[in-house]
Amino acid sequence: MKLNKLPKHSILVIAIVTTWIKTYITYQTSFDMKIENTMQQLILLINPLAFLLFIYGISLFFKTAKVRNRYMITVSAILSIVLYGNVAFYRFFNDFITLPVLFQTSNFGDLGNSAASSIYWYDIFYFTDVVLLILAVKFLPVAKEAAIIKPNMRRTYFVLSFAMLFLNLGLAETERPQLLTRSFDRELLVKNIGTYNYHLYDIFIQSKSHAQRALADGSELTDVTNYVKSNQGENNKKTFGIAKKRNVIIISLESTQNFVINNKVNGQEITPFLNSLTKDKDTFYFDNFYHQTGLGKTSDAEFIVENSLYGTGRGAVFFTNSGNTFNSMSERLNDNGYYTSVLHANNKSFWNRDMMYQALNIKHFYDVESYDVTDENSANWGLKDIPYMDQSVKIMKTLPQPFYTRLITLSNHYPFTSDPEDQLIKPYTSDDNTVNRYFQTVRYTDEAIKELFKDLKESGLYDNSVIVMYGDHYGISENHNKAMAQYLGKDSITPFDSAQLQKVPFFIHVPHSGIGKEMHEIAGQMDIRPTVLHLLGIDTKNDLQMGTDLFSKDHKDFITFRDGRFVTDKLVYAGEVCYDKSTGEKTDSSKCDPYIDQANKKLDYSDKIINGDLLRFYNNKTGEAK
Ligand code: GP9
Ligand code: MN
Repeated sequence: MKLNKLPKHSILVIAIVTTWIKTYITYQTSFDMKIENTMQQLILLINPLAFLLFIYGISLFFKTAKVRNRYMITVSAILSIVLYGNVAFYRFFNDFITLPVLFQTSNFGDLGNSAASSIYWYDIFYFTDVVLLILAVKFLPVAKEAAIIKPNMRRTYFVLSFAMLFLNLGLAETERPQLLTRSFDRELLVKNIGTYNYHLYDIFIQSKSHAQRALADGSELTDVTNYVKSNQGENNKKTFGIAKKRNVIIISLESTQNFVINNKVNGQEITPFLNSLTKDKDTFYFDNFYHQTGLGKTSDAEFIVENSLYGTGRGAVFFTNSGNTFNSMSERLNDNGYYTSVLHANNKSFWNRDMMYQALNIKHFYDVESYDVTDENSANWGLKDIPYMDQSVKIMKTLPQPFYTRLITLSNHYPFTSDPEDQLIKPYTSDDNTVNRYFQTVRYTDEAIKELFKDLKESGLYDNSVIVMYGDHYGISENHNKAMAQYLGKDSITPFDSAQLQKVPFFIHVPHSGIGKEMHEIAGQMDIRPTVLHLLGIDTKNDLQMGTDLFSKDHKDFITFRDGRFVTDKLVYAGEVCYDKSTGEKTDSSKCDPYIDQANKKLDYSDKIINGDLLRFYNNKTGEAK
């Protein structure tokens, strides 16, 4: 066929086909989508089509070739930016962008190393279709002709594009029932309805949650309050109040997973100091403790510690709901004569902390401005953990007592780079440098914790304090399963293993108490708030929280992840499969069924509180609606 004889809608066809092919190649190369059968493969192939037919099809309404061409190039450019944005985001977060994350542009500026290491020259590939379309418009004679179409033909075209959408949704529904009602699993959504439709869906859900707040009223509280009350346990008389009026120092251990504890690399201990605490008589160490964060990562963990509620399923609650009313741990402590603060050597706007801390009633945020940060004392994300601890203790000495402060470490952050003099052990040896380096930065943070204890003792603050430490979230994502399998001596990492890898260390160190021991209950970050407040002798029976005191005899061995996975003493539910916890083998799914309901209920109630901003109607002094 000669170039000047091309059919009149060739530009439309070129636009659709090139974007389609590029999107499909991107799915296959840039996202880790688990495709299990031919049907899933087919859905993945067709899922961009309905949207592309529709969006490019709008050009059929334009009368002149010039306007039509401009429209198509603009659409192609916007779609490429959206897709590429997802690719860059996925490299870092192993997840797809949601609308609230787009408002976190200030974060992206700060991502420094991580963002830079997520962009490559060959990323130009993601714009191939735009380039081809521009070339087609410039050089093909057909691009100069207006492609007039009869209204009934146009109607047929759009009917076809909708038919395509329904075919896609139909196939997706047979493959994954209730897909669109289960909003927390973004990978499934993208896999089944495609990135572009996923974003439309996301916009819809976000607007819905805005509407939810607007529509919510106090009446929804009754349900939530009843649920929370029925799940509360008796306080433990032995531990309640043992740390009354002591300072509380809570340390968020960046990306620290529990598998490093009491473990070795190249024959060397990874966390010698933390290991010594696991056997210490003043320390409770929980070895079945899981993080419960979502996309908000460190900030989600902070949110959970403060509120014992889940972050939102999409985006970071620090962004989406910083306008809400909360009954935070800080607020309770302010009311009990504590001075509340956070010490973290990063920009105050990162994760929207400056805004959210106000909503959480934290009295002072000592951000990067309060620290002396130089080229020599920083690496990776900023101030190194050892100088950070030294400087933090100096600040703590100036705080009115009793104080409650949260320290957030940084050195063990992806991409886990460090200076040679801070590498206290050799890297691991595998094909995966991220994993190899991880052990070294964990080792360094362990040294920083040792330093903190030493500094606290020297400052005199130690004796009258409680030191609580938790891993904030995973550090090694599923993108590194191969090296992790190698390290753990397994053939592969199953969904069961992945769930078990979400264990993070949790320590409560009560100097001179002599009652510490290893604790094995199934626990999670939700439990930190009630557990700590009760140790301080502050009751929480009127608080709308999802966790329970880990020392209560009524604490249940059952925790739910943000994405609906759960763990009990006998079962692990992950990847929609029920596993026997002791063997890691698949087991009868009916065993998990009752817990699936309970897990969803927990997430639902927590989401209700956040989305409806229900705490604005609640008086936690009386336990009644306002
Ligand atoms: C940034 C630090 C890291 O201040 O808390 O956040 P993360 O990327 O781990 O959520
Ligand atoms: Mn973190």
